[in-house]
Amino acid sequence: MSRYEEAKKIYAAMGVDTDKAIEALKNVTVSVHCWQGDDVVGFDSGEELSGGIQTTGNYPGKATTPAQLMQDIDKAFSLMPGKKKLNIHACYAIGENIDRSDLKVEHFKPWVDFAKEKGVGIDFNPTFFSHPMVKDGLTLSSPDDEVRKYWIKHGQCCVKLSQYFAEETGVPCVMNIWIPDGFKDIPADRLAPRARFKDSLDEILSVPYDKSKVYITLESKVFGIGLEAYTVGSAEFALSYADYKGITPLMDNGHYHPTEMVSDKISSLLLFNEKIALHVTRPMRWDSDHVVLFDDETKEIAKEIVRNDALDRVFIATDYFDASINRISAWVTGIRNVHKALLFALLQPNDKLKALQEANDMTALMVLQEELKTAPLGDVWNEYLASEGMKNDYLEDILAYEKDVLLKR
Ligand code: RNT
Ligand code: ZN
Repeated sequence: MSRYEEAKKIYAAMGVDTDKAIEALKNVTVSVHCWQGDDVVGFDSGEELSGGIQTTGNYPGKATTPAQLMQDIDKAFSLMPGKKKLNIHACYAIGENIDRSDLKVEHFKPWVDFAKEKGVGIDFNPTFFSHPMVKDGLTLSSPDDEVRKYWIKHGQCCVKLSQYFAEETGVPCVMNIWIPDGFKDIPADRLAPRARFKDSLDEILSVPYDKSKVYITLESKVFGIGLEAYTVGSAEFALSYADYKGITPLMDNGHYHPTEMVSDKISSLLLFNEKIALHVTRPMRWDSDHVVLFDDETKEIAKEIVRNDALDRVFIATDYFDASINRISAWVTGIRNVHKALLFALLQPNDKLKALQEANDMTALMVLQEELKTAPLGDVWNEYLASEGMKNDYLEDILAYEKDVLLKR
């Protein structure tokens, strides 16, 4: 009997159908962030990364041109199982003298061609950072009309571009808004910047768009580097705004106090929103954007999505950037871990576990949950990879690519 058949029997004894789990996983789309490939630099401004986020490390071989980034994404995609979308930022516009307040479809045509060639949809993000029009660290909440207007126009262009991506690829586009605006130290007025942010968002969303093609999401954050005291786009702001405008809230699991867990927040948001969105990342003490691992919180997030039957209601995207290790490996490891966590979640006897809770049999619940941790997930994972034409070991392949391509740049 093969290891998979053996594993299948073990799971079946616990009431879990491994074939079904694999089939379900094959239908999950993960939106892959392009910015792991070039340390969130982009092509349009030549500015250093700003906005309270930071990449550290200088591992060789970073992509510095659109062609190189696409080549690396192509390589990374070839090692990632499952359905994918390509998640790009406005700063990845391609062309000369790009003005973020006047972005045009031609600046993104190469990305559309690339996505079509790969058979994937595109998700999009206006880029409200790393740019000279960010004044005093502020964008859509700036007291300076000129600054605010510039970024409103940027957001409006991005809404139109998002619809263009959806129409070109035939896949709805998720457009995520995140602004870095905030203060290092105690502000005197917390309300006015939030009121301006609200008005700016209202103006951006006044652009007509087809809600079946474009899903606008709003990402909150509790603090950033140099923005320790206050962020304009706090969790309460983002949730309230999403509710008020009927857009989709986005939770990044690096954007909360370290003892707050996104896994615990998912069910509440699912009760009050048709769709929700996630940036899956790995915080470490602060919003550190480390590569996603197969760790407890990633598993718990996956469990919340699966056992609440919400795989088709949650937009799952990754968001991390590590410049200290091979960037392709960082990409592939993180995305594979999202899938692995989802598989782990799909292999839980959820009805049984829920029934134990309802019966207040917390003793049996703990014992079974612990037993499940060491069930033969690895054998089912290998079967899933094989069904996607992949194997568990990807390092060798990546090191060959590093030698042949990355180190020659
Ligand atoms: C920043 C947010 C945001 C960015 C990307 C690049 O803290 O998480 O999502 O990481 O847009
Ligand atoms: Zn994020």
